[in-house]
Amino acid sequence: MDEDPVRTDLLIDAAEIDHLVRQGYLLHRRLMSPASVARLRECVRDLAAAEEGRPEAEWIAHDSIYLRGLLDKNAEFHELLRLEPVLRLARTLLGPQVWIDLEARMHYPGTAGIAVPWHNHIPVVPDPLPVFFCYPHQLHCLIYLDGVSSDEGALVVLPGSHTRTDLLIPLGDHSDRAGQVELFFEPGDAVTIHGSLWHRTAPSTADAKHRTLLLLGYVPSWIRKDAGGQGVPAREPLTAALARTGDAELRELLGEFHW
Ligand SMILES: O=C(O)CCC(=O)C(=O)O
Ligand SMILES: [Fe+2]
Repeated sequence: MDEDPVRTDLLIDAAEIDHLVRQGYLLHRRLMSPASVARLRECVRDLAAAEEGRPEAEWIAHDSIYLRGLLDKNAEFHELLRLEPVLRLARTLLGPQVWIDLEARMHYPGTAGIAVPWHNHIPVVPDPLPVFFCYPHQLHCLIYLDGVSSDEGALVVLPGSHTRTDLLIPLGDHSDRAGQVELFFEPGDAVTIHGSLWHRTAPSTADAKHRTLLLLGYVPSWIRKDAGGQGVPAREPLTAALARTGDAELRELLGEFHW
């Protein structure tokens, strides 16, 4: 049997952890260096250009594109597997064992009215809760590779809504809600949200520039990644090769798990 994994000391501010636990989100200003932001932004733009127009692509011309399976599509994204302090934060709250998924969303410039309605990322919590229901905790770090001003449209979150099992906002709803908080970003800023936090984006204006972000998902290792998943598949999944040569920690981050 393998040795138990050893985790290093956790040096995350208790007030920040408390904010994430209670409010369901935590801002990380200047998380990524300008050089990393520029490199990753170019990788997302290249991938978008390669997938636009493909039949399986989640793409609306002049509006937006959603890109999945990024870790399998370009090795430049692999630096995000060990992104701190977010990895430690995820291990503190979910883990210690987590695996990581990476997706991206891009809104094209110059179109008014692009907006994502209210949603949460794991809408699978029933009301009433079954006695042995296993709460699907996940943390999703949204890393902004372009600036977000009122032209591109704020990220709007509903603090505390990640624990509201009674709250069900109908699909397509864009309306203002009491207590909502608008968040704006510089390139390289990020926000970690609980996957059950309700959020939306405010509509773009015709002056909007590109609005590009990465969605770095942290999932407890015992939750498998086999379910669902659409979009354009990778021609040659790079993570299979990475797992063959990687150490135990890296393989764990790529989805390997033993009871
Ligand atoms: O564009 C954003 O700021 C958030 C996007 C979002 O919520 C999503 O893609 O699930
Ligand atoms: Fe979202």
